[in-house]
Amino acid sequence: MKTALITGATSGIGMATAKRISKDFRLVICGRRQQRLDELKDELSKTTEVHTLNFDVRDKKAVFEQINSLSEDFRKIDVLINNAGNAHGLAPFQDADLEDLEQMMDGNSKGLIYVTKAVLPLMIPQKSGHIVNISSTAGKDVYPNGTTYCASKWAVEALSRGMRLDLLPLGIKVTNVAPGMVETEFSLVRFKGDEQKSENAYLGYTPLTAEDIAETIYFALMQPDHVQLADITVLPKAQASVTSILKETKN
Ligand code: NDP
Ligand code: 8X3
Repeated sequence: MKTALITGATSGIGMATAKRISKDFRLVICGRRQQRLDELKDELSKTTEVHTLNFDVRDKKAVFEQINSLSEDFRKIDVLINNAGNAHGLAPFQDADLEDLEQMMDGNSKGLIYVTKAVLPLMIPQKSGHIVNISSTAGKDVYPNGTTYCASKWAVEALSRGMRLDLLPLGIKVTNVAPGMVETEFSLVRFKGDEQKSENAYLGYTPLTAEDIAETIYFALMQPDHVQLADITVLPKAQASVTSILKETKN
């Protein structure tokens, strides 16, 4: 059975993906919240072999130590799903908290680089593999108050395109998935635990679910070896672009 490593598996898209692909892959699930990793491992161990890794993707040393600590059973990584990430704050660039901006660049962009550099030596010997990078519609456009989150996802877009070029001779496929609005803990993190603001982000329309994106990722992974889905944008029916969402108005 092939092995998939998923970052950000403690919540939202990463957790839904771990569940969706568990019948087909041995799993390495990663995140910072150990209790959630343990609970997910308990659940999915009924279906497949599961190993947990606890690290902050911003911590270069921890990323390499944890991934290099994988036992022989889990060291042959066939699929890497670079999903860990969040937005922190929603404010004009000039007013935004510098630590929030650093969290986004360090986590969403540099963290993806660290994890991929740590995993590639475990993938390259097979002369095959598949990397799925979770970008965003924020990586295709920009919107007011989201400048640095957008920049962190534009970096993911460039990394996906560049990796696809560089990894071509190594038989490793790269799929970039750019979701629109997905109802997860994303907005709760962005708004620092403010439940009202978080709920407002998804009011008046039907957003995507984490399971919708997990299904897309599963579809990309299940293609025949010669098929590489390069770039997939998934929007709710009510969304036309990153800034254009049709919301029902209250009478
Ligand atoms: P959630 O907040 O539900 O999940 C985020 C996951 O990322 C958690 O498992 C969290 O785990 C992990 N994570 C965040 N920061 C770090 C870090 N520094 N180190 C390690 N793990 C980290 O949000 P989503 O599921 O929505 O987000 C998943 C991805 O999808 C993100 O990259 C996000 O940018 C992207 N996305 C989301 C959209 C949305 O509307 N929800 C739309 C487009 C893209 P833990 O806290 O345990 O470490
Ligand atoms: C998350 C979607 O529109 O909040 O990537 O940036 S958005």
